[in-house]
Amino acid sequence: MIKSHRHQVVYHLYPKSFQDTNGDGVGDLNGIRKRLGYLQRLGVDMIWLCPVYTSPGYDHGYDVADYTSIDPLYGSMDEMEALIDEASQHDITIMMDIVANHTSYCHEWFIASEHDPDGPYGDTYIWRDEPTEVESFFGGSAWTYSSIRQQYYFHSFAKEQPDLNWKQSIVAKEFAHILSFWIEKGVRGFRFDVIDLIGKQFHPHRWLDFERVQEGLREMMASVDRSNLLLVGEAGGLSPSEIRQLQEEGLLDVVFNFETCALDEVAGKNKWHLQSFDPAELKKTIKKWQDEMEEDGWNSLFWNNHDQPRVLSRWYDDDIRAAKMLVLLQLTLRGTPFIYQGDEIGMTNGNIQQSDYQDIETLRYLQQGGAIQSVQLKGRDHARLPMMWTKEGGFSTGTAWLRGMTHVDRNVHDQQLDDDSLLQVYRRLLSIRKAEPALLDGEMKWHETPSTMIAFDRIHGEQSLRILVNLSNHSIQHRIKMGKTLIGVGDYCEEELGPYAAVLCYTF
Ligand code: TEU
Ligand code: CA
Repeated sequence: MIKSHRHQVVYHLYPKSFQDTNGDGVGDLNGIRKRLGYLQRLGVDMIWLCPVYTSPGYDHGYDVADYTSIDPLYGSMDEMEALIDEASQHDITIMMDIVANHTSYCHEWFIASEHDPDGPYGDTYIWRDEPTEVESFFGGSAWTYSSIRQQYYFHSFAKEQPDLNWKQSIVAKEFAHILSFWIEKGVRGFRFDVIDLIGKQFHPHRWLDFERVQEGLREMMASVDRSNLLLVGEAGGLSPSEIRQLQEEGLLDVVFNFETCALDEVAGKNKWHLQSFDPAELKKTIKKWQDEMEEDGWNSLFWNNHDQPRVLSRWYDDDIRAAKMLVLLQLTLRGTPFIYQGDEIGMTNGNIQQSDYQDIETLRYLQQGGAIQSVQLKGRDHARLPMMWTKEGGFSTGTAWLRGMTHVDRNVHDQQLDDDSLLQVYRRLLSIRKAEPALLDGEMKWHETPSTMIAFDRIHGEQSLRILVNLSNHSIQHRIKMGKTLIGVGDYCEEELGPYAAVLCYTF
């Protein structure tokens, strides 16, 4: 059964870069409150907030020191409550980011584990007398020696982010409390960070233990009323059938995998090894996941996130026509769409000076002699540049925490005044999507097309909509009949789609 709240459209918001209100150059909760009207007019239903909990900030909040408090950098708990409340007055709910695989090394559980191996938190992290050979995702060994406990602890990411030991049921119990805390505050969704990593084995390398992932989710959510929640898991390592199993059991509604994001990476190498993007491969990947999830599964639909620099720059040379095509495709496929802040105005990667990069992953890579060309395309800071509210920026009256220029004409103010802007295409598509059950629940029927063109129907009872998309910058001739157009972008006519043209029409 597909829960209807999977039909919601989620706006993925990176608080640090959205809107600053006190001039310290860092976005804050009051900034989000100020922009709720904008988000409501855009037509989104839910905001996914990247972590705003108390944190020393080595990984911009993905190193949490206290899951039930707000970092003063972003505001206070009173302001968080006000945000939840005011959002609901704008018909918007809030999704919190739950980092359950690891904590900050400053979290009290880790301090207890380090100082008191025999105490109740002694085994809540992963300790060994000898390290194995496994590498962390941010480079270097995944084991760090603690001179206090005189053992090594495991960290999938930075050494400041020790991994929790999900074999200890106290860990799931702690997270059950954390979920309840936020549900009571009115939160209506959770996004679980790298949730596939909570199940792992070391013999001698790390590998994914699916049963443990499933068990961990079950234990954490046993006492939680899930019926009104949208549950999203970041889980790049799970297979389609594992994802469907979790969905069937109601443990997760939507899962992120990163196959489309990796289309410009050399297979089997790390993310910095790039290859040129081929739109025909994009088509194959989209079709593969739509087919895999066709029967009893459900997809996540996204192009960018705070870890994935803008595909518009990586794949499409910043071309705004491609941005219009991409959103028409995203909002007509079957699944839950996630719009990453700035997508709606066509924000691109920026011009960041080498000395201005801030992200821990990028800094590590550069220290190890990494290629600056790869960083310009794939460095995570590019996805985290401040939101462009006006030509001048409009993000902060002070100096932004992260510096880098993006296209100045891609800003909210100008696009609100321009009927043909990308922002207006987003608004129109979002309102069409709400009004057309076929786009939400409709089955998919694919048409045979040239390799860089996608065409499918969404069929719901008597109603049927047709979508034609040109993923390339060449004109494409085709034979698929078009009905009355609901919305189209780029140049198209009966038998031809111009560069990056895309059409949503009724079928007759
Ligand atoms: O990301 C997990 C993850 O897969 C990333 O480390 C990814 O490999 C990398 O960003 C690609 O560049 C999540 C969060 O989204 C990310 O911001 C955190 O750094 C990470 O977990 C650790 O919490
Ligand atoms: Ca601020």
